[in-house]
Amino acid sequence: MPESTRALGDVIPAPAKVRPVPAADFTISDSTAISAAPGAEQLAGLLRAATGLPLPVRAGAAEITSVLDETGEHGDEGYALSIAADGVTIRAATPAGLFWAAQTLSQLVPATGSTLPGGEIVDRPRFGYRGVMLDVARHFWTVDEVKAYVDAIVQFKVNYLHLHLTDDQGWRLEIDGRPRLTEVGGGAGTGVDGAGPGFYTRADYADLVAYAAQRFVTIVPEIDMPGHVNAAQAAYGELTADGTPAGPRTDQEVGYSSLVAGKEETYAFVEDVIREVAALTPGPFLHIGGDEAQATSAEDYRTFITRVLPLVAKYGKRAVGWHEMAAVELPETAVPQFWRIEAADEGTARAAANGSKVIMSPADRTYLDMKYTAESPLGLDWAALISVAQSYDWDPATRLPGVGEEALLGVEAPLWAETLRTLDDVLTMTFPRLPAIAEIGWSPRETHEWASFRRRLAAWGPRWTAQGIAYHRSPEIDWPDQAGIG
Ligand code: NGO
Repeated sequence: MPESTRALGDVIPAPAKVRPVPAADFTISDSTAISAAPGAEQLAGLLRAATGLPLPVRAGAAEITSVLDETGEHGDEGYALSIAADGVTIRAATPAGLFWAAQTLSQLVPATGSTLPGGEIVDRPRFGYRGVMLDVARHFWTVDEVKAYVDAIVQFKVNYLHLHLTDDQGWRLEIDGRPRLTEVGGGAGTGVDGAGPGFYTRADYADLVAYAAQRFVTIVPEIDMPGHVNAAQAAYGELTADGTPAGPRTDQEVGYSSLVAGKEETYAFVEDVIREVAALTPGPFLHIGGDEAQATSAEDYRTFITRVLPLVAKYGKRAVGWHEMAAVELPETAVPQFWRIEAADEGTARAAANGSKVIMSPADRTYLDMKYTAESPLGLDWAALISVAQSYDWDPATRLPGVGEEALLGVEAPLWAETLRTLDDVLTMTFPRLPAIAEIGWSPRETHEWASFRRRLAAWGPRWTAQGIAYHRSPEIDWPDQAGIG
């Protein structure tokens, strides 16, 4: 039987505080209106989709109201949501807080009917950074595909989308003055197996940034260097050691390409790219990669990173880098992103001790490209097989010695695209594991409970189906439409 009223806490990520008042249910009806206030149209859109009701937005009295109260104590992204017999009120200090409240409210609409459970939710995130990374280099995803992805992830209050824009197999962002990067690196035959050609023009990228920003998602662009640069070296011979352009590569090998730390052309190139990317990116972060530079000597690596970090600062951005970057002494503003599976990492711990904030992406928990089970048709398995329980069962604040709660900027789930070919592939690897990572990023540790998460996750099966979002029907979850049939 599909439920006709949800419990007030039936939300992912779990809200910080939930106080049900069972006598105070509110039923959205044909005559319910939403008050014209910041975010009202987005709220109306979500509730119309969930209920099928008209929900006009109007000035003056209405049953559903939002209040932007900048003196309120909700922080940058928090909110209070009150559902009573005569209506619903949302309060937040920022438009982002109102938007996350709207996501919560739309999750409280039941599968059948439109009665919302009475009571109050007071909510705010554990971490300010809750990210997903999409690899657009190994396979290019169109602007419309990325927009659809943004719509799918914001439902879980994810607020950063890291785009892995460049790698050995492709270069996906147009750079003024360096046209061959995308002519060669984004043309036909690029991507793994040559199956993922394409690139974003400056206008495409600006469009994506704006679309995400309207949904309170900040884009973090990544230009991976000094390794993972074969596509750039195929475009410009000056970037190789002997000045000869590299041949294109579409295989999955890593660790063979490197910018040349001892050549001035390298830094002229890097500065051109960083200047452009920074100018196109309103968000505070610019990711410089730094992973798997096996073809760069340790000394050259340090020389390179030490020259590039100030360039990122020069163009007004904070550098993020895969944690290998912490081989050099980092400025406090730089953010190492831990991605390995080892139990400890000296460089990341040293950076944290020096005041850097860390993003946690341990590959054996957060990598959305890992197979769910050995039988999964998509994905890799070098780090682990990652079930839904495995992606939920960890705490970023105890993952690395020397990197506790205070040292964390947040968590991110990277999705690498070597084996992915369609948007459904992307979504199937993302759901239902991203909600686990999103809950770890948003919800207070006290709320963390697998049995509860598993039950709340089940309700997403029919919702994703209705939204046309592909997901992996993991047998760990009692999907209601599955239980109901046969
Ligand atoms: C590694 C590697 C990527 C691969 C990915 C596959 C990092 C940071 N570098 O993660 O190039 O695509 O694994 O899981």
